[in-house]
Amino acid sequence: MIGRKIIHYNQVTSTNDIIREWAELGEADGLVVTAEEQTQGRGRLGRKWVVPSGTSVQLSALLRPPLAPLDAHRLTQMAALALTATLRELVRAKGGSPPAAVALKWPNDVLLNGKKCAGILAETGIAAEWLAFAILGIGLNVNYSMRDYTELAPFATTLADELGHPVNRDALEEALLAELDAYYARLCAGDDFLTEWRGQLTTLGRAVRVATSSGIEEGIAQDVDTDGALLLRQGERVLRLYAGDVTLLKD
Ligand code: BT5
Repeated sequence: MIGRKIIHYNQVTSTNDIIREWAELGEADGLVVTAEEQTQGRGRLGRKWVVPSGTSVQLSALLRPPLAPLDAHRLTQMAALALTATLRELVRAKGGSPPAAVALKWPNDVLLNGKKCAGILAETGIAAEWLAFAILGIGLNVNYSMRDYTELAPFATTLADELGHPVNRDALEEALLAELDAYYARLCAGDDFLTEWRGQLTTLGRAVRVATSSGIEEGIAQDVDTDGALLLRQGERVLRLYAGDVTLLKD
């Protein structure tokens, strides 16, 4: 069960680092580590995840899912769906008018009114055929204003900014862990979330620019494949992209 044991820290380098140590010591599936502050919070490709201390939800879960390494993207999809379910319930109960729109952006962003309010970082320990363990890291911006972060503000936001009031972080974290646990039970039972995840992706069918490690690609975000790849149509050819940052181009 995700959250069967929760260890809370005031300050860590990264909650993903702490979970990795526990994983390597043989700790069982379901441990969760949370932190008020991360001194080296990170995103994909070594990028920084920056959040003021004591304001948000920053957690990592240790999972030992029955997945092959190539299926690890399903953990990111699972976390994305748990986040959107939690946020939709929050908006329903405490949202403003009009209600904030909750959506996903490939591959790992959760958007509130079109801006990123949460990110997911799944890291894995590979045995051979199966994952030895997975570390599912989630950062959700809660009680601060992105206005003070001029570089991030054009594309990032917080719950307080979009709802117009602070949110009880403990209750939010509890709700998120319950959703994660429910989705994880389904994943372990063999459920696939591709259709549900695809249905919440904002960019499909639209003209996008994707910054990848090998350059910039533009095209129509046609679909996502079963392996999590974004299928980008460029005229007659279709590129398969496994990582990158997507921005919407004017249609
Ligand atoms: C992510 O990476 O979005 C994954 C973020 C995962 C954070 C959690 S917190 C708990 C656990 N422990 C960790 O150390 N990490 C996980 P990526 O898609 O690569 O996005 C990173 C980019 O988002 C940065 O380069 C910034 O442009 C931007 N960014 C940084 N901090 C942000 C924030 N608080 N809100 C929105 N965007 C942010």
